[in-house]
Parts: sequence; C-alpha cells; structure tokens
Amino acid sequence: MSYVDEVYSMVVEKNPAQPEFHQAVKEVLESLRVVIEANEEAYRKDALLERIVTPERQLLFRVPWVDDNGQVHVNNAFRVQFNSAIGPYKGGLRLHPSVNLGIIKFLGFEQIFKNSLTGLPIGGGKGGSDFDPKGKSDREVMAFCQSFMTELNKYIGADTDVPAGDIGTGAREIGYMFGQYKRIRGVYEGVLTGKGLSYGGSLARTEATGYGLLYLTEEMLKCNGKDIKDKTVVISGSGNVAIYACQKAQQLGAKVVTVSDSTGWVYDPEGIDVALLKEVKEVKRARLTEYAAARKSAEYHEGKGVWTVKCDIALPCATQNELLLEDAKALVANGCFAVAEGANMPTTMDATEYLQQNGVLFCPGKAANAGGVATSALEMSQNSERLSWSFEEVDSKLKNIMVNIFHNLDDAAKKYGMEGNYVAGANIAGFLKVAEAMTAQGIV
Ligand code: NDP
Ligand code: 2IT
Repeated sequence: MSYVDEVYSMVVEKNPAQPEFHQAVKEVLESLRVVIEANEEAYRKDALLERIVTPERQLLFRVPWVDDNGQVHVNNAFRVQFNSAIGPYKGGLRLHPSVNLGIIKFLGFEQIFKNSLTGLPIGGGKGGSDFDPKGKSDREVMAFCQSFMTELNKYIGADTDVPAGDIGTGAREIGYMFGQYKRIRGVYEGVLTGKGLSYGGSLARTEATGYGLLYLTEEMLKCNGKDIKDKTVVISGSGNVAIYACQKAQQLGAKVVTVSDSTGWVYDPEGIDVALLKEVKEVKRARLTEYAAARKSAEYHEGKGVWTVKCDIALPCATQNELLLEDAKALVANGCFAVAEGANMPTTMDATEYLQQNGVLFCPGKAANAGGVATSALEMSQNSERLSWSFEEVDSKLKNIMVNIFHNLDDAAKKYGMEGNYVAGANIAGFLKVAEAMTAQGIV
C-alpha cells in the first residue's frame, strides 16, 4: 500500500465516527500524492504524515452555565491544538449545536494549511462548543462565554494559542470571552482576535474574510482572462463571511442575487441590499423572512436552493458539505464558470471533481477564505506593537496577501504538472512549508 493510503486508513481506524475529519484528510492527502512519492523515504522514516494528521493536543471540557430562569445547562467544548510548526496555534471557535470533536478536528486540520498559505507565522488550531447562541439572551450568551473561558484560559495566550470567531462566534461573544480572560489571567494581551475596535481589535477584520474571498476570486478570474464586473453571483449563507462577500462583490461591479440561512433563501434579482441584510442579520439577529418582507424585489423560499439559480460565479459561504454533486450539476448546466469557497469545505469531493472536470475555475476554502485568519494575524502584530493601523493599510495588506496566495497555488499546481487544479496547488503549497518546518525542528 502507498504511504498516503496507509496513513489515510490509519486515520479512519483511529478516529472512528469522524466523517468530516476523514474527508478533510482524504482531500489533502490525495492531492499530495506526487509530493509524498517524491520524498517517500524521508517522510516515512520521520513519520511525517502520521504526525501531521495527529493533533499535538486535544482539550475536551464541560461548560456549565445558568439560564435566565435559573436552570443549569451543560455543553461540550473543545480546543484542538493541531500543529505549531510555523507559529502559535491560531483558529476560530465555532458555537453551533452540530459541533463535535470530528468537526473541530476537520476545521483544525484545514487551518494548518490555510494558515501556512497566508505566509504569516501562525500554526493551526480550532475550538468550539455545541452551545447554540440562537434564541439566547445577551445575559445567557455572557454566562456561557464566561464559563467557557474560565476553563479555556488555562491553555491559551498571545504566544501560545489565539482563538477567534467562526460560526456563531462574533464580536459579542469575543468581547465576553476577552473580558473573562483578562479578569482571570490579569493580563491585557492579544489573546483573541476579532476584538472590538475600542479594545484592541483591527480595522477591517470584520470585513476580511468576505473581502479577501473577492480579492482572490478577482485575481483568479483575471489570470484566466475573465472579469468580475457585470457578472451574476450567487452566495449562500448570510453571516459574517456572506455579508462582506456580498458587499465587496457589489463594489467590484458584480450583481449578487441570493443569500441563505439554515431555514431558507432569498432571490433578489435587483441585487441584494447589503444595508438591509446587515440590519436584519447583524442588528436584529432575525431570519431572512424579515429581509424579504422589507424588500419588494425579493422572493423568499423555504429550504435549500441557491445553486439552482442561473449565475456566472458561485460563492458558498455558510457551512461544510452544502454544495453537493447535484448542485454542481445544476451550476454547470446554468453556465457557472467559477466557484470560490468562503466557508470551510462547503463543497463535497464528488462535487469538486465534477466542477473541475467541467472546466469550472474552483478555489478551495483554505485559500479563498484565508483573508480572515490573515487579518487576525495582522491584529496580533498590531497588538504586539501596541499600535493600530488604518483601514486602508490593513485592507491593502489583505489584498496583497490574497493575490500572493492565488499565485502561490497557481505556481505550485503548474510545478507539479496539475495546471489549473487549485485544490492540489493549495494543498501542496500549504503542506511544503509546514513539512519543512517540522523536519527542521526534529521529532517533536
Ligand atoms: P456566521 O455564524 O456569521 O454565519 C453562518 C451562516 O451560515 C448563517 O447564515 C447560518 O444560518 C448559515 N449556516 C450555518 N450552519 C448552517 C447549516 N448547518 N445549514 C445551513 N446554513 C447554515 O458564520 P461565518 O459567516 O463566520 O462562517 C461561515 C463559514 O465561513 C463557516 O464555514 C466558517 O468556518 C467559515 N469561515 C469563517 C471565517 C470568519 O472569519 N468568520 C474565516 C474563514 C472561514 P443560520 O443563521 O440560520 O444558522
Ligand atoms: O476558519 C477560519 O479561518 C476562521 N474562522 C478565522 C480564524 C481566525 O483565527 O481568524
């Protein structure tokens, strides 16, 4: 059996019932085959692949908290410190009822390669809990966040592990967590990113993932003789990534005609009204039915459906495995020519292959959504030097980073004989830097 197949079998055997983790490992290892085969002897001897697929440390803990009626609840919480070869662990905290260890491991594993692609000194980690912030009062969210941080604070720090937002964790949650960390540890340091602007947050971090997605998409189109201007874009999700992807796409002259949430989706042929979307989602924390009710041109549909809308470009920005083979077929049939992932692993492997085989430009999340974590690393730099950069400065650094990421993966794909395969390019470019750092640091 080849080294890649051996390691993949080991992962499946040692990590039962973690399908998302298996899927993420499979996608990475498959596209590394040519690199691994060229270095097989050295990698095998050092068990490099076994080490890279095994987290350095996994923390599992309970989070008890009291609701507004005095009832106690208990949630499961996780922090997976996956790989620190190139910097302190860095990655978000997901708060969603679907969270389990396998999902956090898939996200942490992806984060290793994503963070490497940014070119900045950050290792890979991820955490979260099956707590659902939806429908909870601010007080209840605070109670959860404080209890969560009462345990997590022991394992994190500005130079060891720096968490941030993800699904369900936004500015409100980061604020409560930061306050509790500071209170318990007694240090004012950049231990979390995505902080508010009044206490050490970076300008443009809120916008960074969505804006970065569009900067990369624009570059990918440009290098393939296409332009984003006047194109029709479909977006899924209506959270942090989707909102700012929508805003930047419109600034670049495209028309975004859909957004979605976990209950339904909106089709707005006149183009999504971003100010209204922000009011509904960021201020009122309401459902998309409220967007449709306030906007004449919008239609609301229950369930799933954005991928059936005719478009040029599709940007999945909600969650994992939300774009399936049948969706890929619908996109191709409707003339879609580019897909870039704002979410982590939103496209299944068979859907990705179908898109690639049908000539669709496809950029995987670990490259396309790296602008969020890259800007988090810029927030860490600003915190360390106790300075704040202007919006324009951060935004221009973000744009440069995204353009560089695209060229790195494009070059890696070409170098290994897979021109245009940006999945392979991203995995190879991300992996090589981490592998080199791990090799240089010995068996740790
Ligand atoms: P938010 O919580 O702000 O928004 C998530 C959006 O996705 C909401 O519209 C939500 O709908 C929808 N969604 C979540 N889970 C599901 C589900 N199971 N089925 C259908 N819809 C769902 O999260 P973000 O925008 O921050 O994150 C979106 C994606 O982007 C995630 O994959 C995340 O890992 C990734 N990402 C985020 C980064 C960041 O900086 N925030 C950086 C890089 C990647 P509803 O409100 O109904 O739940
Ligand atoms: O998936 C991701 O890259 C994030 N949720 C952002 C992580 C971060 O540390 O900013």
